[in-house]
Amino acid sequence: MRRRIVAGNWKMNGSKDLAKSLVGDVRSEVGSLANGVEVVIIPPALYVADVASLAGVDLKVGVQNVSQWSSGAYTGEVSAEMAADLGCQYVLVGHSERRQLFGETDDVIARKVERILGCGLFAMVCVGETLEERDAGDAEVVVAAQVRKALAAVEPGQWERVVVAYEPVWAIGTGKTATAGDAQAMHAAIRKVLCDMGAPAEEISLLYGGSVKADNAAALFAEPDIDGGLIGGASLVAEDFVSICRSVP
Ligand code: G2H
Repeated sequence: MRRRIVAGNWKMNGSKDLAKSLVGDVRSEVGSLANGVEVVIIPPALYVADVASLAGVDLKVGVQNVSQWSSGAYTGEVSAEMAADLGCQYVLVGHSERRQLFGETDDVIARKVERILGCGLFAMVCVGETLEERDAGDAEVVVAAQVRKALAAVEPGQWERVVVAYEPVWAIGTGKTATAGDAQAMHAAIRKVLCDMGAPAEEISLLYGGSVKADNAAALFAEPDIDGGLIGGASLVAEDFVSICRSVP
């Protein structure tokens, strides 16, 4: 049975006050969920310590990015070692906003994945095609290449700490969501790529991200290869995020 995961990516939003109220509200609700969903909170790095201190055993904590280096003269960066030191379990890597706005290449993402896994953390690796790529019929080829490149250096014993999040770029923060059928088709294609790479594909959790809301989560999560979601905007409202967590079958 694959782990079912709902992760809230706060992006560059939030405050100490929000961390306190939101994490408290989410924790009190998801602690009693019977569906076994693993709930991950991924705040900006500056709030990780606050969130970690409030998360208890009911919630896992992640960071949105780490450096490809472990320490040194890299002003403004944080390392996977630091994330582990603060009590994080997860690191988001390769989000399309990092790729598009900060020039992250597949090579850099692969090196980050190596560092994250080397530090004993879980890597939540984001992949996804642009609208132009989808319209050109290239979506599966693009996403397959991203998966292969990002995970090229994963060692046999590390796959259990790999999670892949499929986030079509055109669906991020736009209110447009892939249909459950289209998302399922891509998840199945990703699982096949993982299988071809020699990974234990049936055991790897694949999440869907891109305008997941309380009213569309259940249909997405009902698909056989969609093992949960990576949630942006809706993770900033406790009621919506909890409702999405409840939508996991
Ligand atoms: C995609 C997602 C979370 P949103 O970026 O990573 O954000 O749910 O706001 O589209």
